[in-house]
Amino acid sequence: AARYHSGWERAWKSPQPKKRYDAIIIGAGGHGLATAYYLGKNHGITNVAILEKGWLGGGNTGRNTTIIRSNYLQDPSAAIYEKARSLYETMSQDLNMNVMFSPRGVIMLAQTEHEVRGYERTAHANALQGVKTEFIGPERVKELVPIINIDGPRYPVLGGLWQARGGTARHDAVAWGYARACSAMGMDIIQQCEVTGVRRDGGKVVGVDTTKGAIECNKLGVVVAGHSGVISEMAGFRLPIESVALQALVSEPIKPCMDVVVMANTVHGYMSQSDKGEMVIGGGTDGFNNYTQRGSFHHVEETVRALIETFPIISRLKMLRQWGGIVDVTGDRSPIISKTPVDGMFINCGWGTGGFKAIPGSGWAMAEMIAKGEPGALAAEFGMDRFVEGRFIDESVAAGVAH
Ligand code: FAD
Ligand code: PYC
Repeated sequence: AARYHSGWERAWKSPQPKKRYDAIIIGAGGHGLATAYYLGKNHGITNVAILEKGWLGGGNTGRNTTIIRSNYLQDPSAAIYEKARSLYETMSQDLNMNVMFSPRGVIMLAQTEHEVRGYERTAHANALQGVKTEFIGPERVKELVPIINIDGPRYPVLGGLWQARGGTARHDAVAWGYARACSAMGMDIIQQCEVTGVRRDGGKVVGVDTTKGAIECNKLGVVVAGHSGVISEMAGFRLPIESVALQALVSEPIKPCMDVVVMANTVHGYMSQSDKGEMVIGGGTDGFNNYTQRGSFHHVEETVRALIETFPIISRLKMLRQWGGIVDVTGDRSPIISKTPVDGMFINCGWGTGGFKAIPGSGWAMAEMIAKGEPGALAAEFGMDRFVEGRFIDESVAAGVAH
């Protein structure tokens, strides 16, 4: 009989670490892998190791609800999120991997007068930034989402911020696509390899200690999401970051009933339907800092209760699975893409609850900074010195997830 399930070529190699690399990236999540990919593709730097303490894509990359949009308010955010969204448009072709990018459209519901004003303002800002969004009325929302209850008992739907080219993608495939491309360029992805120390000579980084031994490098990129504070402590500096759990859940699969993504930020829940038919659901973060990849139980109840107001038909759905990830949250809800007090060490973190959508843009910007030693235009405003200077990039509304 034909052996269809054997003899497959490995998609990426699984090497032992070399003694030394030009650049080491810590964290084989989407952002770390994208950083390595663009180091090779855009800057010709391929003597690179990506060190991962677990398995690649096993952190927030494989735990998020895959919403992609670029409807942020501030100019630096619009630039990097729209760069990322546009790279998602061609990612399947660029990586020769079907990442199932599905620009089905994203609506952020306005359910208070305050939200109406806020989202109208965002739509105007987006028009100036070249990001295509529009504020739509409740009838158009109902047309796009027939299962929605626009007369909600507490908060009727007053309209929504609609981004027609927002959507979703398959998160694992994004990580796998970048991993395969990095490996093909000769980079080493080393899984089950936890970084336990940052080696410095004077003020300069010279390598890392890991569970597979010491590895030397000229440049170090730290891209570890919820564990950023742990690595920065190893290097002797503090980050303005808090790590909290964010969770999600999926229902049993049902027939197609909703072909756009809906975020209801006032009642606090969001939902999309996966290609398998499951309703993919999430809400807010835990109210306390922690490192458990699980999340508190009451969030499940609160999130589902909120969504039932907006989508009464889900009241009899059975929920199948629940999980959580540790997200890295900054005070202004914008990321940090920055040089650090250690020469040659760069950090990319603070994407919080919203970094899946940013993966390609973030990797592009981080790679440029590592290659050139200075942030380029996309990263320039996201330095960590902004917290000392009070130069915040406030995106608390656009984050769309309470925290
Ligand atoms: P990760 O995938 O977490 O990668 C970091 C990696 O670093 C991990 O694999 C980790 O194991 C590794 N690491 C940590 N410490 C070490 C060490 N010492 N040594 C070696 N390796 C180490 N964003 C959106 O845009 N849209 C959404 O719909 C969305 N929904 C979300 C829903 C949930 C439930 C969660 C948890 C997050 C969601 N996000 C969403 C946010 C998004 O997932 C994150 O912002 C983004 O994935 C973080 O970047 P990353 O992918 O590189 O992180
Ligand atoms: O950033 O769009 C987002 C998001 C939705 C759910 C979690 N994050």
